[in-house]
Amino acid sequence: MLKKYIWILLLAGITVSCTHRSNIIRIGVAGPMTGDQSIFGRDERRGVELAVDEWNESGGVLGKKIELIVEDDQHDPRQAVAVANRLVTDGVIGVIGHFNSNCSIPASAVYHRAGIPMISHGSTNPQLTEQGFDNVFRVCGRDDQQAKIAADFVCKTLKLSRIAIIQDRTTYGEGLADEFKKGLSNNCKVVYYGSIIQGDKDFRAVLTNVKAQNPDLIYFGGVYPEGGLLVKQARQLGINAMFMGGDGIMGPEFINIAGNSANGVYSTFGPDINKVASAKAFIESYKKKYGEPGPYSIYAYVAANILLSAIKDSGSIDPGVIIKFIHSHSFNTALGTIQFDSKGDVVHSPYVIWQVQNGKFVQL
Ligand code: ABU
Repeated sequence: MLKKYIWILLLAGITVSCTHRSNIIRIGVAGPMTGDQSIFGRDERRGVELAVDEWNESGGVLGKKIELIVEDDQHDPRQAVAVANRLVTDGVIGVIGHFNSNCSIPASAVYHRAGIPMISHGSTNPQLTEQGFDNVFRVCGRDDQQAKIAADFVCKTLKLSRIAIIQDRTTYGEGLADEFKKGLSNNCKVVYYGSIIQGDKDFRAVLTNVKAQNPDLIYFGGVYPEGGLLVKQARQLGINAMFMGGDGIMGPEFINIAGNSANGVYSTFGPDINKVASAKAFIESYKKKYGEPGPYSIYAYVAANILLSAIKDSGSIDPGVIIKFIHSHSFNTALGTIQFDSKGDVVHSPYVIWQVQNGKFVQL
């Protein structure tokens, strides 16, 4: 009798569990949720959460609730691979992220083997979409594109001639710095090229060497924790050269770290979303829930919406079908219409120049 009772309980449990699973789809979001780049991770998580909440509030997708699994790669490539394997084991049918190129690239191989789509919102190193993986997409632009815009601005608009380049020895930082160097025209001479180590706090030795070359501009390939300290310490050493970085220095945290030294700093990024009509509803909802969006919040939101729209409009939860659907359709998003080329890059990536003025990044 007891045996029969146990069997009935077991079968009931299996039935409930199966029903539960068939009523839910899982998607993952992965990025630097902790550590010194956690502001980027927080913005990413919030953007994706907002999209998922909106979909769930209007009934989910294909009649199923969306469950979001958040993973922290700590901007460490080994963690990124571990996290990717965990997401695959958890049965996600798509992933938003990762943020750092040195994480997205190794993680993409895991998702590729599993046949799962990944849409990065902020990994800009060209290599990510040059691997021939059909499952890899990004809604941001690429470093060869933003570096060319930066180099033309420095050489042709500002007409500067003595350029110092510092990079942080990461896939992103080194790649961006090298693309910038490649894009410089003949009137721009590289008088210094050097590197720092991510996580270091004292850059005075490198900056002393930079100062000896009397550059007109220092270009930095790297992210805000080091970028903010570099410009602050440069000013403390009496270096008055202009300072420029890429999308990795965007956001208020760079300004918090650099203080007044941030004023005048240039960077490259997408257009100001406050001037983009299609972004209005996103900005309102995001502000209501979390406050001011970070630079990459909307990119994460858009990436999640593309994934969920592809599931809905393809009518399938088969990741292979979803990948094909994303490749063959364009999407109306908060950033405007997005369409991917055969590599998984956006067809249009409109980088513009930004500058810190009165303690705020403004689009020039
Ligand atoms: N694109 C900004 C920093 C993230 C990365 O590509 O590594």
